Amino acid sequence: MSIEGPIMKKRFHLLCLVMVITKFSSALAQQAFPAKIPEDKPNFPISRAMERLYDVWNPHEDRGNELFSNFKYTPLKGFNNNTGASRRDPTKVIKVDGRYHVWYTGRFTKEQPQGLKKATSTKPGTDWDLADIWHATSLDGITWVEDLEPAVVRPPKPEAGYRSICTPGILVWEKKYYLYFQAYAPMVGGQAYCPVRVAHADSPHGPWTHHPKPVILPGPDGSWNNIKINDPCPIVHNGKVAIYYKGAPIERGHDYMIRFQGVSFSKHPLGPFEPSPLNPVINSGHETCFFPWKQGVAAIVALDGPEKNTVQWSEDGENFEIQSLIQVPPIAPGPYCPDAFRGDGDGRGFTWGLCHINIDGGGAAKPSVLARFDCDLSLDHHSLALKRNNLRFDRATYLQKNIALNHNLKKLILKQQKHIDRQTIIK
Ligand code: AAL
Repeated sequence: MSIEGPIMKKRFHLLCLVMVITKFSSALAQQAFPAKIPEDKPNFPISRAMERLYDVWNPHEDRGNELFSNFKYTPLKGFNNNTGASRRDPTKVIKVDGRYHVWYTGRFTKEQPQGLKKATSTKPGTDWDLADIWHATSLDGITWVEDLEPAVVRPPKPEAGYRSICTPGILVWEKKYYLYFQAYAPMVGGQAYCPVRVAHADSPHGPWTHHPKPVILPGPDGSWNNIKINDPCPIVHNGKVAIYYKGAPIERGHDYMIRFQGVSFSKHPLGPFEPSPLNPVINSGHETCFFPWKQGVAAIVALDGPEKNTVQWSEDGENFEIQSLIQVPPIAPGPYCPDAFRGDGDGRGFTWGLCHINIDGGGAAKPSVLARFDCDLSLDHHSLALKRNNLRFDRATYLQKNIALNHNLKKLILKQQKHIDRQTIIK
């Protein structure tokens, strides 16, 4: 037998192997990530960031995300803002008989807030001190007509809320209207006791009747919300009234929680309300904004905590996940969300609402004003203009109070810089 046969066979195998390797490596080399977005996650190696684009987000980024939006602001007409009056923390906007309605904290004191130490029975300690719940209506959501008197007035001493009632949330349930609000007594402020009370009416124009007892009380000693239940935000979910709120403990300091958000459920607007055993259900945020979204509940989370400036969603209303990262979100948003109380498991979102503006925040020494925001957090409306990235701001924005480096911090930083900044390493 000639030896040429096996040699030829070996050469043939070698050739095949080389061809396979060449083909495989050129296939690898060809897999530059395509410009045209692959709808499905590619099956060639991709980075973790690109994996996340498919696993966490969606390949069309923010413009393909129904729970992403920019927010555009418009001043409101009809409110007299020159008197030092303060209007803040609007409820959701509702529409009844062709008119939009909103309720909010109204403070019409002669003097501006002086801080808690200087507060008297007529001098407010904070922006939401000595306040009542006011009501206004509008035909277009921009020009508003405020009632001449508050919708709900402070209850008499010594009831909860005799010092101030504020930060309302509206619920419509079986053709009746319920306003939930913070009830401060004997004082407002960081460590003041604050349960939630409710008033009810047969019409959005009132008259409103105080329910005698608070409906949501702060939690037990040592718990995350043992002193305050703030920003009650009712929706209807799974046939129940769900009231979301911000809670805070009386204890302060590095080792203590600052503020989280929780929820309590009831079969009836006047209670009894049962807190979720999973509370708190949101680890960030400040003023609450929850709304039905598809079969679950979504939230705008702003201002505080590691998950600030996000929109989150939860199928069961208790286990939330981040859905988008947002910029310049509205403060204390009260969206016009017509299905907030329908409870049919088909939340469609919203396109506008009211919020408040106050540069002072926490101890608020200045009056707040209401404003309108427009957005696209709606399943029925699509606005590419509101899904744009790359928002940029002018010089005045960067150099305004709270954003520009202030004088004292600048002095300190320049002093520390001498010790912190080492010489550039040159090899
Ligand atoms: C608001 C809310 C609560 C706080 C204060 C008034 O925006 O978070 O209501 O207590 O600030």
